[in-house]
This record gives sequence, structure tokens and C-alpha cells, in this order.
Amino acid sequence: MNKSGIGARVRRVEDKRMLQGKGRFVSDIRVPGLQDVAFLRSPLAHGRIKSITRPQGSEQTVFTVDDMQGVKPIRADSNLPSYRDSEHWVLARGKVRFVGEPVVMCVAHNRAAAEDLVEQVELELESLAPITGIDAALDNQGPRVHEHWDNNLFLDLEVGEAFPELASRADVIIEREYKLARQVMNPMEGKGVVAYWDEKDDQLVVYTSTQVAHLIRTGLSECLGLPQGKIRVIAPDVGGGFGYKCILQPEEVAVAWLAMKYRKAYRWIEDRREHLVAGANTREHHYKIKAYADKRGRLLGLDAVVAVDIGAYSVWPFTAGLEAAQAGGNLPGPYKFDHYRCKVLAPATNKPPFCPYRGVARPGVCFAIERTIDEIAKAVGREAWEVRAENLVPADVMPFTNVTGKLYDSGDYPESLRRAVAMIDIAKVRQRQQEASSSSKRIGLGFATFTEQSAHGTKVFAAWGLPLVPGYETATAKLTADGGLEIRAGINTIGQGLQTTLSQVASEVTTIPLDRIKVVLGDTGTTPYSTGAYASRGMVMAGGAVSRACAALMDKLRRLSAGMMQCQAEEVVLEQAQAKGPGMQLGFDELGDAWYLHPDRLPEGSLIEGLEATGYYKPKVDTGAFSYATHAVVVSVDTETGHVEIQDYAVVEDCGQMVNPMIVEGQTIGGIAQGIGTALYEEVLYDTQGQPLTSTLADYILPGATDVPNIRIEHLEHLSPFTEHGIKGVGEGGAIAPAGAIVNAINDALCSLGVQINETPASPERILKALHAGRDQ
Ligand code: MCN
Ligand code: SMO
Repeated sequence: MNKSGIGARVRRVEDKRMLQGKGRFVSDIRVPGLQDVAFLRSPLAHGRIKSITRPQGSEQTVFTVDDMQGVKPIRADSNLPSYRDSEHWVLARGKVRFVGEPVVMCVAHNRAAAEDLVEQVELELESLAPITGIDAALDNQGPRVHEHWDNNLFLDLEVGEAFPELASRADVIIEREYKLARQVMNPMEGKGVVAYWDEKDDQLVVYTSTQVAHLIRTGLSECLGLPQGKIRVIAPDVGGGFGYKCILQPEEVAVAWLAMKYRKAYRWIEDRREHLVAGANTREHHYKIKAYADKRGRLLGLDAVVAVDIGAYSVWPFTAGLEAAQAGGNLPGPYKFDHYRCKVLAPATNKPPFCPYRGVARPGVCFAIERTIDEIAKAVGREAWEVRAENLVPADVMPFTNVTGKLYDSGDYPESLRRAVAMIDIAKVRQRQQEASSSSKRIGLGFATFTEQSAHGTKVFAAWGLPLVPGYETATAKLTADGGLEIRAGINTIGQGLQTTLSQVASEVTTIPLDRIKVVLGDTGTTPYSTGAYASRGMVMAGGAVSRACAALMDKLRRLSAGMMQCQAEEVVLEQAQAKGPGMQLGFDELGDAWYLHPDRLPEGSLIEGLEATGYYKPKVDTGAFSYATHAVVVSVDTETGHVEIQDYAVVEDCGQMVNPMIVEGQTIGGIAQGIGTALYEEVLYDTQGQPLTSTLADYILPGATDVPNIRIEHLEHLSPFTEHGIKGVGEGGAIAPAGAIVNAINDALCSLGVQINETPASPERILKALHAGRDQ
């Protein structure tokens, strides 16, 4: 192994600048004459706009949708059957549909002055009854979020077919409802945009905190009616994305429009309150599940309804359909069974638009199926992990196509469970549980196993009906005149360390040391086309593209050096950044020097080849590679205060070939921290009028450092047969299992008290309420 190549625990090249405060985020970008933007946002969840009165003389500083002639509303296309689009005007037009929706845009020399201007605008609204939840939206008796629709549904699908024969065959039938709370994503850096007109290149330049620079260029081009060649989108350092920065935001279009129209520089930096109130929301899943099993607890069939509260608009480009459709497609999880039916509903409500968040649908799916497995285990009187083991897809059938047609590429799911069981030492936990059985601090043990589809290819995006998402990745590799390597890829780093790991892949293939490799990412002006950094695709896809580009470059170096050493290309060995031929060797620096600076010395024809190569990549099959993991958790639950303490947390994960095990572990731990938020703390709440009740971090509780325990991780490394180097994704996995594993552990702790928790967050309040209800029974 190359000591800085694939598999090495090298330190992240990103960290030095971050730790020294030298990162360059959108709000660090300085452009002459920069003006700040603030938005007047809707104070009502649902209302008709009667009038907007601006202060006198503010024609060039205060803008409504009527000023933005020619700007098209955001429309997210999808070919999913039954899908309905929404018209999302960049500033509200006619109606407002959630508290925080931008209505008027104000510009001034700094943010405070822009906010003062907002205060001077008068907005008159006629209040309309809001739809504030899934049940009201599905009921279809009340108002409509989009009045010309005949109901409130973005999507209404059915996956699979009924299986009436199981009703008499099954030994056990479990019926449960589960709810995952609504959340906001809270990256450390909120959304931010700086836009200006570059007179020299005659183009609009947009710095934006995004995961998808190339897609944002497409979106801006569509909305603004500006050709793509006149737009350059740059993702500078991004302080966390988590899915929130995958979508085209109205504020992004509005600020870009200002720069296009007035040829000046403008900036909008989202503040935390804007993020909590008006930023895209996520999660809120409701499940109704009927599970059929035999007396050993083997699943025979699953009949489900899943509804996801989508809020007011369909986000571009991932649409209002993706999350719910993914929930329907992924609910069977890592299990092998034959019968499945799921009704999938995506209701519209008067809340901020829904955007997929780390794990995309699977944290909800995993919560629902893992709670169900535990309930089956209870019904058949076995340990929950034993029932899991009965049902997991066994290793000897891999690659395996599951009940919804997903092709699981590789791995040993039961082994991840067995190892997790060993790590947690069940006998000891059961003994401690027994000892604490009459105390006020009950002990519980919970598991969750999941699969994480990564590196979806072109056909998967097409099957989701997303016409604008190509699904492949591109990179270029160039040898510089002094023997260094320059990698360019359109994907970008959002905190997950791709700058480091792409260098490692390049180093592995080229043998050039890391400190001679420069990686340029996320800039439509200087990097090749990219689908973006999301869906745990970056390492497989961009890694594959970099690997291919580097291999093609090495081929050129082999031929060039063979010509210079007057031998056959097959005789050349490329190692340690040198070309070695029979009795002679040339350093890569000498090859670079010859090609760029002394072309007269080169053999005939060498110049045409050049020292640059492009790699295009998607996996061998478009369904990509499935990672998986088992999480095992021990908790104590205080029955007097409702407080949950995580006492032990063990993970056994498999992401195929790890490029950097240290980063893989960091990714897993970071995801788990967010998953602990889902399980125990985070919940966006609204009152009956759709007014947000969690508009500060005092009301919306994030897990703190002391809430995240020491996490023990073991790895399996089953290589994917479908990807370059056998790599599988890992970025989302950590966040998928915690809700399932932790809430299972809480239920294990409390079941002897007749208590069952099937909702997140399992907050002290919710636990105490359940305990009181349990005692009343
Ligand atoms: N990696 C590795 N070996 C592997 C797989 C991955 O070393 N076999 C490393 C790579 O550095 C890679 C990272 O782990 O960049 C995550 O891998 P991957 O699964 O390919 O995910 P992406 O690079 O596509 O990153 C996106 C993913 C997603 S979808 C969310 S959401 C998320 C996540 O990554 N957002 C993050 N992790 C995040 N981490 C941080 N700090 N900030 C975010 O916003
Ligand atoms: S939610 Mo991750 O950006 O796919």
C-alpha cells in the first residue's frame, strides 16, 4: 500500500485552514461595493396578499415579485406517477403559504440597514385557515395549500401488491403507528449567497454555500433566463450541508437576479433564526404498519402506509416526491421477505418546504422497521437480535435483489449483527438490567441494522423522475511542469473530507505523494461537470472519476517516457513518481519539464497527447453500492425525570474499501451525533395557526458534546463488485440507525412498566407522559 494512498489514515488537508480560522466561507468573500439583502417574511402560515406598501423613494432598494419581470418561478419536475408540481415564486405572489416565506427583498449598505428597511414596508394580508399537519392535509375537507388542486397531495402512490393469504397463515400479526418528528438541519454555517456581475468575463458570478454548484447553475439559468455560459457558480468552503444545501433556494435566485439586473454586488447570509423558522424542514414521517410473521419471528409480509409532511412547495431539483417515494422503496431495509405493499403519500401543508436530510428517508424507515422487528420479537418471546438474525439477507445470496427490486451488491449483514452483539456483551447488560429492575434507573438494550444505498447512477435518478440530475461524475488530472499533480472535479467538500480522500485516490494511482497533489473542487468556471456531493456518492463517484483520470494520465506518461527512453511502453514501470525503463529512469518532474518547457527534445507525436486526462465515472450497475451497519446501544432511563443516558454505543459498519478509515470513523460519529438529536431532542413545533414555536436554539434542542457518548466502531470491508476499488459510501449511515436503536433500547428499559414509545424525539416529557399513561392502565 502507498502510505498516503487508499486505506491510509492520513490527516485531513482541510483541517489546518479550518482550525486556524482561515477557511473561506461565503461570508468571507469580499467584493467591492457589496450590499446586503434582508427579506420581509410572511408573518402568517396562510394568507392572501392584499397590498404591499414600500417607503417613498425605495424603487431601487425594495423589491416585490412584480419587479422581477421575466424571472420564472422554481418548478421541480418529476416523472413519478401522480406527482404534482408547485409554482414556487422567488418572492411570494398572490398568497403566502408558510411563516417565513420571503415576500419583499430589501437592499442596503449593511444587514442592519437592510433590516431597518424591512421594518418600513407595510404588508397587508388576509388571513386564511392553515393546514398544519398530515391528518388535516389528508382529510381534504378543509382549505387547500394550492387552491387549484383537488386535494393536498404532491404524491399518492402504491408500491407492491396486497397479500390476503397471509392473514390466515401468519402466527403473529403486529400493527403499530410510528412518528418521526419534523426537524431542521442546522449546519454550523447557514445558507449564504454573494452574487456580482463580472464585467471582464461578462458573466454573473455566484458564490453560494452549496453541495451542487453545477446544478445550481442550471437552476439559475432556468429561472433567470440567462444562458449557462453567462453564469459561474462557485462553492467556497462549506460549513456543513447535510442535504439542506442541495436545493435551489428562492433567496439564492433573488440575490442573483439583483446582480444580473443592476450589475452590482449583493449578499444574503442566512441567520440562525431565519434557518430555524424559514429554512427547509425535514424528516416528519408517519407510518402505519401491519407486519406478518411466523412463530420464530420470521417476517412473511409487510403492509404499510407512509406519509411525509412536505410543507408548502416542491424543492428543486429533488422534488416533493423523493422522500416519500424513497421511504416506500426502502422500508424493507436489510431484510429478506416475500410480500410487501406500501401506500406512499406526500401531503402539502402550510410549513416550510421539505428537503431530504442526511440519510434521506432511511432514518424514518429504519425507525419504523426496527421498532417493528423488536415488537415481533416480543410477541414470539425471543431476543430482538435473534429475530433480526433470522430475517437479515444472508451473505451467501449476495448479490441479492430484495422485495422492492433493490440490488444489494455485497456484504455480510448477519456478521455485522453478530459482531455488534459481541461488542455490547449482552449477558452482562441483561444482568445489569435485572439488578436495576426495581430501581428508578432502568437499563435497556437496542439494536438497529440498515442498508445505505450509495452512488446511485443515471438510471436511478431517471427512475425517480429527476430529469436534471445526470448521476455520473467527472474529473481531470494534469501533470504540472515540475512533476506535481492537479486534480479538478466539479463535486465539492462540505466537511466530509473529499479534498483529502480524492488526493489519496490520486496518489494511489499515480504514486505521486500527497504534498505534490492539488485538488480544485466545486466551481463551474474551472472544474468539469458534476452531479454533486450528496446521497453518499462522493467517494465512489468522484473517487472513481479521479481514479480513471489518473489511470489515463499514467498511460500518457508511460507512452511519453517510453518515447524518451527509446523502449516499448510495456517495458516501463511507473512507481514512486518515476518512469523506469531498461537501464534508465526519468522522474515525473523530468517528464513535465520536457513536455511543457523543452518540447524540442520530445520524440515525434508526443506533443499531441498532452499531460492532461479526463475521467468519467458511474458504477457498473446504476443501483450503485449498498453499505450497511448494525448499531447497538445501552441506555439508562430515569423513570422519575424521563432523562435518557446513553451508556454504551457500538457500531459495526461496512463501506467496502475505506479510503481513509479515520474519516470513515469521523463520518460515522458525526452522523450518530445528528441521529441522537433525532432520537432524543430535536422537534420543530407549530401552534394551531401554523406559527413556529421553536424559533431559537433554546426551544429547538440540539445534542451537545456531553450528550454524545464515546462510540466504539469496528469495520467490515466487503468490497463492492460494482465500483472502482470496491468503495461504498458512508456519509449518511451514522445518522440512519440511532433513532431506531436508541428508541428500541428505551422500550427495552421500560417494557416491564407497560410503556411503549413509538415517536421521536423520546424526550423526557414524552417518556414521563408514557410512564404516567402506563401506570394509569
Ligand atoms: N470515505 C472514505 N472511504 C469510503 C467512503 C467514504 O474514506 N469507503 C470518506 C470520504 O472522505 C467521503 C466521506 O467519507 O467524502 C463521505 O463519504 P460519501 O459517503 O462518499 O459521501 P459524500 O462525499 O457524497 O458526502 C455527502 C454525505 C452526505 S449525503 C451528507 S448528508 C453528509 C455527509 O456526507 N453531509 C456532511 N457527511 C457530512 N460530513 C460533514 N462534515 N458535513 C456534512 O454536511
Ligand atoms: S442528505 Mo445528503 O446531502 O444526501
